Amino acid sequence: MDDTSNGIKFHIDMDSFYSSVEVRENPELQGFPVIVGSDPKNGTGRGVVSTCSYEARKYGIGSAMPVSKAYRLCPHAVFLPVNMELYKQVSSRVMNIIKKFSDKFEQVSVDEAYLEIGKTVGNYDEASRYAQRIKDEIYNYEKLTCSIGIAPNKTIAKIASDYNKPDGLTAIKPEEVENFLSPLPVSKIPGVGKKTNEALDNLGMKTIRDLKNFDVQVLIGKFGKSGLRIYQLAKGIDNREVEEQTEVKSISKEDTFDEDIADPITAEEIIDILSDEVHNSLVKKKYLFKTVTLKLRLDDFTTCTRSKTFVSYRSEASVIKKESKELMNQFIKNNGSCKFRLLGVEVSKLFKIKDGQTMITDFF
Ligand code: TTP
Ligand code: MG
Repeated sequence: MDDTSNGIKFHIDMDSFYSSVEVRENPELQGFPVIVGSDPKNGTGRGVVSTCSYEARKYGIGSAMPVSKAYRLCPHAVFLPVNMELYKQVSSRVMNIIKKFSDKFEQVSVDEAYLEIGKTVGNYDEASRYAQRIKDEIYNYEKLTCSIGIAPNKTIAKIASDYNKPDGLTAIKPEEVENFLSPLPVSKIPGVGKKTNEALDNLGMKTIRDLKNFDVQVLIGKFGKSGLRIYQLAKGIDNREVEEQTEVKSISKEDTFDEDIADPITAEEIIDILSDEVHNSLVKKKYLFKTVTLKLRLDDFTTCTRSKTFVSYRSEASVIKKESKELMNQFIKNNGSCKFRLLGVEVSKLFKIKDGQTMITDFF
């Protein structure tokens, strides 16, 4: 924390972002279950739900659910395709509003950001009034609601922004952290997904209180580094700063198939095409990469990623292709024959090449 910072961190997350933008554009949809995602094709569609309105959530529908299931749960919902261009434009306007209010601003996804406000707010009550002003400004300009969490660190601010959605504003003072976190389910800790949640449940941990009272050595033995990370988060410890990020973090391409791909040779051909697309974009944007990640979605909708990180920066399409294919073949070796619904290739840990520099690899 530097001298000007009061340590108070804000996390802002737009409410049901894609579907709220759609409802704003089409006010007659207000109050209806609206689902944004792939075409459900009367229940036979193969894609997933990107998000849905809070009215649709009452039917048990949520992000990443197969659209076929969403259709079964609520056939009369309004299903809309993803209009990413529109959401990006709205996101950029919303982020510009938020930036105006911030001393430190870190956008973490299309609809969420962390911020710090230095001297303007001296305590949590002032911070809450300031957050309300941000909410009002976003609503006045964009007619969209968001939820804001205010807390002594990023993780608690993020959990707090989710606490009272939609249109929420939750401030957690340092002395309230323990009581706030303790009764929450462990799944509220960012990074605790379905699998970790199940593993923790099997060890008898349901709440954050259970987790923080657990033997940290056993957690580390079971989950490695991330065991220590979730233990610290359960205790409310997170020393990460709000970091301004202007650079691209990753470049990726993915494809969902009309029919599952079971043949590894066909999968390799698709990976070649995706790798070339990623590489074209990499060259256009002038980046080198260190990490190649393969994303796989299986016929049962399990989604996995496998990564390889190099010690030096690389630039070649051939490297992206070779590594992605090796990651896939290793996955098949470990898991037996697989049917893929989706394959994706991503490069990350990027380095921006400045004008005048050439793409020399093995240089860094
Ligand atoms: P989220 O902020 O996770 O979700 P949300 O804004 O729709 O709803 P909430 O009120 O709970 O914040 O994600 C932001 C957008 O990112 C979301 O509108 C659609 C997109 N998205 C996907 O496309 N797939 C996903 O699995 C998730 C989680 C989000
Ligand atoms: Mg959101």
